[in-house]
Amino acid sequence: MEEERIILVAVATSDNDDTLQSLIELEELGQTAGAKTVGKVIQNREKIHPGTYIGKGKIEEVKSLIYSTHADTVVCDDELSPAQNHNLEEALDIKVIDRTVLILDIFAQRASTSEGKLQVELAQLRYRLSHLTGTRSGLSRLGGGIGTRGPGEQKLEMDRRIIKQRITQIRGELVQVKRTRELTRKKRQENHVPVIAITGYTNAGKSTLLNKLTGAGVLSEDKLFATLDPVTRKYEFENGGKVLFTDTVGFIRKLPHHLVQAFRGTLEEAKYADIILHVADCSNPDMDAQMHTVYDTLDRLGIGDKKIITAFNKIDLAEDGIILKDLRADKTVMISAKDGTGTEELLKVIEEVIMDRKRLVDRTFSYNEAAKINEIHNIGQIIEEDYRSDGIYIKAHVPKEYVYMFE
Ligand SMILES: Nc1nc2c(ncn2[C@@H]2O[C@H](COP(=O)(O)OP(=O)(O)OP(=O)(O)O)[C@@H](O)[C@H]2O)c(=O)[nH]1
Ligand SMILES: [Mg+2]
Repeated sequence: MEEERIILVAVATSDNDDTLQSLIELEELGQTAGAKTVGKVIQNREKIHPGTYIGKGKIEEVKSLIYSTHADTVVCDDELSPAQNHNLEEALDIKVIDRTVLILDIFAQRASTSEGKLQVELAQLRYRLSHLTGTRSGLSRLGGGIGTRGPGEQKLEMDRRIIKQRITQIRGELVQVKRTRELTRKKRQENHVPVIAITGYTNAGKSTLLNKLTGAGVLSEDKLFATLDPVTRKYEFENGGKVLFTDTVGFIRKLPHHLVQAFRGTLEEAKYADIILHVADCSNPDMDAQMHTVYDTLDRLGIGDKKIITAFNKIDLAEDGIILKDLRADKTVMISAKDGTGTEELLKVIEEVIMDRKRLVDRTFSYNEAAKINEIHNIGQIIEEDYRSDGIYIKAHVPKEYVYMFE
């Protein structure tokens, strides 16, 4: 298919000052979805027009822009109501989609595991279902292209009854997947290996960092949402301590509600981690807003009061003398995941935070306490173990919540 030509439309309201940045991001999203941006329009309005998103005069302006640029599609930067979507399509006589549909479309193209595919399809179908309501013609005006493609290029279903059936079916399949995931998680917890969730804005360099630290060989690209499915890799410190790093889907502003629901399992990786490793792209002028979005999303997911280490990434590209602060973080480090600068320091900081959660056991156990020593082997790191005439001498680090068992 030929590249879809899109015009981006946004409304800057008085309580929203990052419209321009959001529009730049929308262009990147479009590019990731394989479309070419041929025009951008911002309307300043007190409020979004309830019926048509933008006002009458602006509609005329967009119309002539469509004419002069031969655009195929208009993409609005906020989620449209079914009525807004319908009215705007009528007025412009062209396919109109919103930011949500664009993001869902990218997810659909990117999903690779069966779980990822199911989650995306669920989000898409639920969005569709909610947008079939209330409009006379539903989404039938849409031709092909963005917004019509499900995972694996399959065409998205249009029929309400079939959509509902498929949703029920996907839900059933996802319950099974969830069970498996919970089992893996439980096993990990039993092993007492600390889990570090690499989180952050999309394109911040999370996968690059995972690769640098563990040689994971995960795809990293200068594209939004290169990673969808969680990948976990082990790392072993010199003292024998192990940790698991989990790389997962990135966040973005206005992350679609349907997507958050469908991807809850994936997004919640952070919730079950011991430490949040927040990767921020300090070469991006939009970093502060991005970090804000990340914390907002983490709060929405209920991460609680976990330790947060923020890695200011891409310092190789950052301005000299840049001042970097993160008040939510317990520790911050400057790194370049690409060339490895600062990654040693980062690992040291991670180790410190982990050690902070551990206590030293340093005593001699009698020979009939062998079960306890087994337990230490399971959940801690032995520094020294010596079988002596008066018993077994142990020096080891154990998680502080278990130290009472060995006192
Ligand atoms: N110059 C420079 N580029 C980097 C650095 N870290 C990552 N990149 C580049 O930034 C882009 C995004 O990196 P990824 O690792 O895919 O980012 P991500 O956070 O995993 O992104 P998503 O999975 O899409 O959310 C890639 O082109 C990387 O090569 C860095 O320290 N310096
Ligand atoms: Mg990634």
